[in-house]
Amino acid sequence: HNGNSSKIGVLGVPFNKGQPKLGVAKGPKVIRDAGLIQKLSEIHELVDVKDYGDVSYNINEVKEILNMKEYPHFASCNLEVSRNVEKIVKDGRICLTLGGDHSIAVGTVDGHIKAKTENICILWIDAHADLNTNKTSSSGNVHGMPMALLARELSDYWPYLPGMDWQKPVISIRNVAYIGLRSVDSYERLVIDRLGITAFGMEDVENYGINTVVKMALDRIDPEGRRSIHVSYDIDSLDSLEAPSTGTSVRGGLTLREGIHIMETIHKTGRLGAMDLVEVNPSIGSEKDVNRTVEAAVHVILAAFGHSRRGLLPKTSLPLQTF
Ligand code: B3U
Ligand code: MN
Ligand code: MN
Repeated sequence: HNGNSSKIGVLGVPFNKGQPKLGVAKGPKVIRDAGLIQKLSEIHELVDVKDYGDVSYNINEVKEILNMKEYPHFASCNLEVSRNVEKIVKDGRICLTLGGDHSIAVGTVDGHIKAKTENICILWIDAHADLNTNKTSSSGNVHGMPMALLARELSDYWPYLPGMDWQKPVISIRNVAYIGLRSVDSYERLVIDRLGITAFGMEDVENYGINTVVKMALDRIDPEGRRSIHVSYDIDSLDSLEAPSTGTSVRGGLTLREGIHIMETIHKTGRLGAMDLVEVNPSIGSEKDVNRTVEAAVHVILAAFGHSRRGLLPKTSLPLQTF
């Protein structure tokens, strides 16, 4: 392990205003209540995990933006998210952010960028492309827009956004890859094609297998193997049977095995810099559905930080006569 790969900082963002379903604000709580911090610390003896608690924010009274619902909350919360993530990464930890809806990724990616001297790249694991602007979105939900706010190539398509001056769209879309897409709006599809965005949909997972897809994605966004990797993991990338408790579930998604495999591969690079786990909503579905979804989220997270399905060797060898 390299020094950093074992130092983790966990941040909760109980934010639900990027979409209409309130329960997603309880994501950080249900994931922590499943024993996440303890389980992370048990991955191996070198893991050092610190829980930074939940982000809170004061609302800045900025003006509303057309077709961006709850824009002032979105702008105010993400500023705090960015500040917190920047601090955690500067503390020398991989920042694990628990959402909340996916609109918080504007702040997590921004904080990650500001904390690093090297370039970063983004792996966006999602059923959706989250690439709408306020002009193309048919819902006005900001959780469908974060990738369009982050990409330099799309900055001209936005109006001036008051209260977002801290956020510079400095990441090139060439350093972004999608895995898991299966619900892409027509304007999002147009942008993906026009800009040549690296996008692996479910049909690519079928054609190549998940191992090859992750390798191809990393080869495109980090060809020299030198960048800090940001994984923004929307739980709705997983199939509805694996993660039913999420706001916009789409059938025909990744199996939990494929979802875990992605993060095992990322862990092995030794370059994970930050990870978001978003869109777990414990108010959707039965108790069994919620447990299943939270369990899936925990498995994916543990894989990201080095949990091995092969098992760990014992710390001390037992005398042979024990057997
Ligand atoms: N693309 C649609 C739907 C959507 C995006 N992200 C989620 N759903 N989770 C939209 O509203 O922009
Ligand atoms: Mn998403
Ligand atoms: Mn999604």
